[in-house]
Amino acid sequence: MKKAFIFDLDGVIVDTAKYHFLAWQKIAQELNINFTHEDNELLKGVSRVRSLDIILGLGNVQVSQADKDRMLIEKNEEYLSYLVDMDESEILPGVLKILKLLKEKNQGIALGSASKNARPILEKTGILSYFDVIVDGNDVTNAKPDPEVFLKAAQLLNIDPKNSIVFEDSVAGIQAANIAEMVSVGIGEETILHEADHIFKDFTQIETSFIEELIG
Ligand code: B16
Ligand code: MG
Repeated sequence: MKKAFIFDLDGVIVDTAKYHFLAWQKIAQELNINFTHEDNELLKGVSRVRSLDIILGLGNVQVSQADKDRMLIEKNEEYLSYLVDMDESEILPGVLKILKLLKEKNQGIALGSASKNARPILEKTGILSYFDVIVDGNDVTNAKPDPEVFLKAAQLLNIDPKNSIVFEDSVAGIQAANIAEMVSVGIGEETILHEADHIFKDFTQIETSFIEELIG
C-alpha cells in the first residue's frame, strides 16, 4: 500500500536550529535583549515573523513595523550566510537510510516545513530528489499546530490523511499531525513530545520493521 511519509525539516532532517539561534542572537544583541539557548527552544517550528515577535516579547521591546521588516531581512541574510557551506554531512544520522527505504518501497515522500528556505537546504544536502512533494513556509498561511502544511502535502500526494505519517521534532508539529488524524512520530525527547503516537530519540533508533509495519 502507498502511504504518505511527511518530514519536517529543521530538527528532523537537518539541525538548522543552531544557525537560526546565531542569527536571532545577532538581532537580539542589537536590541539589548538577552536571548539564550533555552529561549531558542520557543522558536522551533515557529515562523520567522512569529519568532521575531517572541524575541521582542522576551525583552518587552516594541519596534515599528518598518524596523520589524528590516530585522526580518537582516536575520534571514545572516541565517543564509551559515548555509553557504552546507552539504550532505549535515543530514542527521539515520535519515538517509529511511529515505532510501521509503523510495525502495515506492512510498509517497513529502516535506512539511515552516521554513521558507527549505528548497535550498534540500538541494545543498543533496536529498531534494527523494521528495515527491514539498510544502514549506511559502505555501501555507496557517502555522503549526494548524494542520494545513501536512494536509496540503497529503493532498498533493493524493493520499488520504489517515494513510499519512508525520515525522516531527516540535510539539506544535505533533499537534498538527494529530489534528490532521495522521500518525505522528516524534523525533526527540519523550518528556516533550509525549502527545506523539510514537517517539524516537533520533532516526538511528527507527528499525526497518517499524517502517514496514507503518506501510502495512
Ligand atoms: P525560515 P521546521 C522552522 O523549520 C524552524 O524550526 C523555525 O525555527 C524557523 O523559524 C522556521 O522554520 C522558519 O524558517 O526563517 O527559514 O523561513 O522545523 O518547520 O522545518
Ligand atoms: Mg522542526
